[in-house]
This record gives sequence, structure tokens and C-alpha cells, in this order.
Amino acid sequence: AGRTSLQEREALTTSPLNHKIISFMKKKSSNLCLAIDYTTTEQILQMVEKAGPFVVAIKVHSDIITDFSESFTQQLVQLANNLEFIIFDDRKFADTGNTTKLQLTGPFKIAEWADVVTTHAVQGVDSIVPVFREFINNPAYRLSGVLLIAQLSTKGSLTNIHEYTKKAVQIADENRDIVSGFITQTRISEFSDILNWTPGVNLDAKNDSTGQQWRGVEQAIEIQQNDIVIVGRGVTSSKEPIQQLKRYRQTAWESLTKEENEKI
Ligand code: UP6
Repeated sequence: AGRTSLQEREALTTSPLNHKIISFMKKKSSNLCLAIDYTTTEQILQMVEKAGPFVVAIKVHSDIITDFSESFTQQLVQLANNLEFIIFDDRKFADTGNTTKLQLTGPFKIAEWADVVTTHAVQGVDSIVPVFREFINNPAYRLSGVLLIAQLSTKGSLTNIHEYTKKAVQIADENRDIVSGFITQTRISEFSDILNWTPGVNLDAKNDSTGQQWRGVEQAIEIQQNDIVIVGRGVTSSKEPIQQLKRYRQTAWESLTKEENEKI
């Protein structure tokens, strides 16, 4: 199934998180998420301040930050509220439901400051859905949706094994109140209200030395029909990160809106 227009999807989606994301997309003319894989809070916050206006989401890995603190997450939340982006912790949960709960509340208190987190599907629906639903439906937590990992970008990924992605999609399709999106390489759900976020994007390189596979923006958005581009080192390892960020933003937005403009 192809993509429908943002307007249509905004009307269709029941997820408050997706409503927020789509409104940011339209307001900022951006379908870009920046993956900031820096390891100190100072580096991250400096980048967030500069990048925030151009993106709809900032993705971090809380468990790689060497000086992680509550003051960091408070500052991040403040920046997200002011600059209007979603805070995304790419925790990739994959354990029993009970352990996932402990990880969401543990030392990093992820559910308190992240708008959205990633989860694998490998542990099965009963270890995912009720656990996240409890947090998402509780207003004491900021967490308001999950992204289900349906396909990984890495070479030889086992998500390519027959039926895996299909089963993951089924979990999402049947629980659209909490699963607001996929992490995927190519558009996979019939339901156009679920946003397809895609990592493995780089305009200047094809791979790193540890299994990452990159492709360009047009491939990811026009051919593979994803919605949101997740870019990391293409921006963060560059000498001129904000210049690069603007380049990715423009290319990704043009790719997404091309079809809509052609229809008009
Ligand atoms: N990521 C992938 N591929 C996946 C899922 N997640 O690359 O299938 C994450 C990585 C990293 C970011 O953990 O934070 O997206 C990609 O960054 P890069 O562009 O620098 O490789």
C-alpha cells in the first residue's frame, strides 16, 4: 500500500503523538529526525539547540551517554517544548515485559522524558503491548508511543528472515493506539496512519565498517515510500553539521512532497 497525503493521514490517525509529529512536519517543512550519537550531554545539548528548528525529532541513545543526568533530560525536555520536536530514545527494548517495565523506570527514567521509544518485536506481543500501554495511558509519563522495529538497516539482519516483518506489522496494525510507527527500510503496513521511520540514510557514504548500510534520501522516501528520514553521522560527523542538516531536510522534504504536489 502506498502513502496518502499528510492531510489525509492527520485526519485518520488516532495517535496523539502522530498528530503532534504531523503538525511539526507541516509547520517546519521537515520529515527529518536527527540521530545524535554523541556520548556527552554537553555535545548533545549543543547540537540540539542548533538542530532543533529543522527537525521533527531528536533521537538519542540514553545508554551511551557517559554523564547522563536528570538535569540533561530536563534541558532536553525544555528544548523540545520550545523548539517543537519529539524526543526519541532509541532503546530497542527486547526483553520480558517485566524487565522492560524496569528498564523504562530504571536509572534513566526513560518513560518520564522520552516521547517515543523503539522496541523489537522478537519478544512477542504480550511482552510489548500491555507494558507500553500502561505507561502511555498514564499522564504521569511523557511517553506517548512506540516504534516497532520491523526491519533493521544492518547487513545480514535477521529481520529479513521469512515472515518476521509480517508478524511485526501485525502486532502494530492491531495496536495502533500505542504503536505509532515502524523502524523499517521499506514501507510495510497497509495502514497509512502508522508512520514509517527509516534509518540507514547517508548522502555521501554507503557503509561503515560495522555492518551499517546506507542509501540516499530519494531511495528511502520516493522508492521505498517511507515518511521520516533518520540521519546520523551524515550530519553529526560532518565538519559543517548544520549545513548538512539543512541539505538533508530539503532533500527529504522535496522527496516526500513531490507526489503530493504532482497530484495537485
Ligand atoms: N538505527 C540504525 N538502523 C536500524 C535501527 N536503528 O542505524 O535498523 C539507528 C542507529 C543510529 C542511527 O542506532 O543511532 O539509527 C543511524 O545513524 P547513522 O546514520 O550514523 O548510521
